[in-house]
Amino acid sequence: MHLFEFVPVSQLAEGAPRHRRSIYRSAYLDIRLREESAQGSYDYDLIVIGGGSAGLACAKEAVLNGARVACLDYVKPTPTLGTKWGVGGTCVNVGCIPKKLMHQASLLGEAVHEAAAYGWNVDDKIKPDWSKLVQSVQNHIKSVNWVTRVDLRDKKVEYINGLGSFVDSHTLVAKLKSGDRTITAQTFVIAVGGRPRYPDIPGALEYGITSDDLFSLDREPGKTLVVGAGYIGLECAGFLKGLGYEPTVMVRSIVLRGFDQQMAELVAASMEERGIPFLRKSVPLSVEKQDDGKLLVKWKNTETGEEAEDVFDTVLWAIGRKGLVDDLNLPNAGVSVQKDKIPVDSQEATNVANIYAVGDIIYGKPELTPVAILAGRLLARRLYGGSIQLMDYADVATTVFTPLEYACVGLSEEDAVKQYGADEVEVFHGYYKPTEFFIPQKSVRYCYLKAVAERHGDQRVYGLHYLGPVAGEVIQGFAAALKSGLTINTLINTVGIHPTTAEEFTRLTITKRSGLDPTPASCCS
Ligand code: FAD
Ligand code: NA7
Repeated sequence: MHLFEFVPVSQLAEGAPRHRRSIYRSAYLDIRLREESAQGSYDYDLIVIGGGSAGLACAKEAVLNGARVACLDYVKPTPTLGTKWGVGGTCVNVGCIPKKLMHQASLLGEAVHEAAAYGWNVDDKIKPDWSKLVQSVQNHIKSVNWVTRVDLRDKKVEYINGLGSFVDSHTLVAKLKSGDRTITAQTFVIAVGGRPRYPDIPGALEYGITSDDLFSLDREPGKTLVVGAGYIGLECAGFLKGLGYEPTVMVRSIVLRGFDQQMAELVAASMEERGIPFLRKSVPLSVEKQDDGKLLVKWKNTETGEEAEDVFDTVLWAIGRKGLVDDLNLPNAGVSVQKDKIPVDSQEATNVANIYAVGDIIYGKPELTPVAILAGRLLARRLYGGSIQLMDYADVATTVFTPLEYACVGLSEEDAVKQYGADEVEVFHGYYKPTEFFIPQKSVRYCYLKAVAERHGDQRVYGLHYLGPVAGEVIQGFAAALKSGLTINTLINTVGIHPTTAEEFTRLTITKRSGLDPTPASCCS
């Protein structure tokens, strides 16, 4: 063990076989960190800034591996309504969880109407109660906040409800209700996530809300303009429609940038079919509050230059998220920033030796909870558990919880073509008819799936895309198969579970290149 104490890490790693170097580095780092903290030169071994998915996972894992850890979390109120929330970060309070609950509420409304076709005696006048829904969602969130605090106490993570700001690379000021507290640590992990952006137009901050306000809104949203056609904009518009409100989606350029564009357009078409209008190629110009309390929105078509206006009850900005770098005083610690995010290397290390970053705050990686959790946990294991395992950001599956859900894993068709060339990519595709759609005569028009694969050789699957019911549940298992090197041969020789929609992946025989009709004649042939 002493070998590691006296040999500089650069020399130690040099000359060693390539695959051993990082093991030596990790072991050396582990011993060095433990020695410095044993000497008691810092208040903590590790301070994690941000108590969301990434920060909590990292802090708890670091304690499990013997580190003394503090975790700071602080939420600034929203500009329009002053909404704030407890520990746990975006996912629990204003992200995945309330979103999924509201999505579920909207699916239940749909199911109740379908139930009549299945023979249930259902009252036609059934309608949702927004304030009851918000109350139920908020009760659940409060219970998760409570469990999170208890868990941190049990796991011996010191939770500090304060806004962290660097003094230097080993010193932080935590701004607490009771005043400032200066604390030091050997190592810092920045896991501050992001918050929704607001457009720079008159009335945006005063009258528009974001997803940070929506899940606790104390009035019905009513007729809502959703500005932004990304993941969050489409999901919010989807559940608002399902709950009986009137959302309109304003699209600046394309729908679901970064996703497979054929699938993205099918998602949009399936929403339009349900009565959600899309204002294409449009950007907002201003929001004014009228005497009757309603919001007058003016916008411009970016192609024709034409201006238009309409009146809404709610304007929801869903134009992307900004990394929370400003309050951190990163120049004091010397940490570099790129477009409101922090660039890191494969070890999640920033440009400053003892400062790391994980989760939504890092530059160029998927903004998803399971990514944040796994990356945070793996980082703690590398720092304190002697592990060398890196986070693998490739082939992360995700779901867009629109009324007809879209889930995918791996490459989009256009990315596969860009990477391998059109002649080397084969796309297997098909429309399908979910059995449960028949009796209520639900539209099957957009139930579609495709496998993007290698054209020659083993026909390795590069990407899977599915639009239909319970999409996340369908794709999760296929994601493990894809990561394990799934081929078209394995896929079509897997016996399906009948009658499910997931089995449609095992029935993919028609290629786009063949030009054959991908519409099925029946459900069971
Ligand atoms: P966060 O969870 O944002 O946590 C960061 C915490 O740090 C916050 O509490 C913040 O207030 C705090 N903080 C910031 N600055 C400081 C400071 N200086 N000092 C102290 N504390 C600070 N992902 C999915 O996987 N599936 C989904 O279905 C999904 N749906 C979503 C729906 C919505 C509406 C939104 C907004 C996001 C959704 N996401 C979803 C994304 C997911 O929520 C994020 O990827 C995840 O929360 C990122 O975790 P994080 O720990 O990096 O950041
Ligand atoms: P996204 O996915 O970045 O989408 C933002 C959308 O807003 C996108 O359609 C943008 O259009 C549009 N946009 C951006 N700026 C403007 C302005 N100024 N005016 C009008 N429209 C605009 O962000 P989300 O918030 O949906 O999701 C972020 C992540 O959170 C997501 O990856 C999930 O993992 C959770 P563009 O395509 O840029 O023209």
